[in-house]
Amino acid sequence: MTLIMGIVNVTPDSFSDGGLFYELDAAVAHGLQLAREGADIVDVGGESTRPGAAPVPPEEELRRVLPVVRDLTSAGIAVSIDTRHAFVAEAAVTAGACVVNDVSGLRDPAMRAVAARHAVPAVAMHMPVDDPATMQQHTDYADVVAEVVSFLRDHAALALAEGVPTVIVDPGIGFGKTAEQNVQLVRHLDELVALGYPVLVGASRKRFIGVLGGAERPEDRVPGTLAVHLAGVQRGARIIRAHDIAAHRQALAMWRHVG
Ligand code: HH2
Repeated sequence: MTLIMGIVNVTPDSFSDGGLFYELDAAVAHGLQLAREGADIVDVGGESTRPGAAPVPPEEELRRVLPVVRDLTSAGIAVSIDTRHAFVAEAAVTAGACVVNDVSGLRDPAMRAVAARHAVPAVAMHMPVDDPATMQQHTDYADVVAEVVSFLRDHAALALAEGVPTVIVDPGIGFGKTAEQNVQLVRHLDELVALGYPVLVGASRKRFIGVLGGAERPEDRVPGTLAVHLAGVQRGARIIRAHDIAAHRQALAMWRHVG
């Protein structure tokens, strides 16, 4: 079965939904709506990691996400915390989040320690440097698929050895990658699946879909997103991270019939 992770960005500047869910009430209402539409887990983040985004101090990130995590978990929703900061992950998990989602690949020993101490699963996502501001200057891979697989193999093994109960790996679509490199990662997702960890894919509304699919505005990239995500599912992805949950539910239901 494929799980769907819905996205709530409590930020003023996310590339697709920046500013829409920045206020507590709007963020919580959106999380509840995603769950109603069929999200299995809701991913709450307080820092945009779009290419070139300015970093957010962890205290400000925590101020944004913590009340949202509290309200959604009290409503019985499974919440993951999307953060690069162990301090934010610690507080969110203490408030009820049940998964840590780290776009910096569990590089920080303190992040691995949080997931291990609280015995929660952790997502290790690949990015070439832990810096969204400059990551698009680091796309000079000799072999992008081999490098991403090797990075995730090493970081997942380290996390498991340090007591993280479950590691989910993610190729990091759009994080320090060209459009063609994103395509290669999806085409060769089976090489990541072969590591034996659950694989998460997050291509939702991302720029390469605009470039290759001819859709300028992020909200016009839903059909292209579905195509990429179904290709990922076909090659073994277990979790899909998405903005548009009803569309994904329908696409996955039909995929089960005909795929
Ligand atoms: N992508 C984004 C953020 N977090 N986490 C995982 N595991 N995988 C991803 O591909 C991923 C992620 C970026 O998308 P979004 O949250 O929509 O935008 P922004 O970073 O501008 O808030």
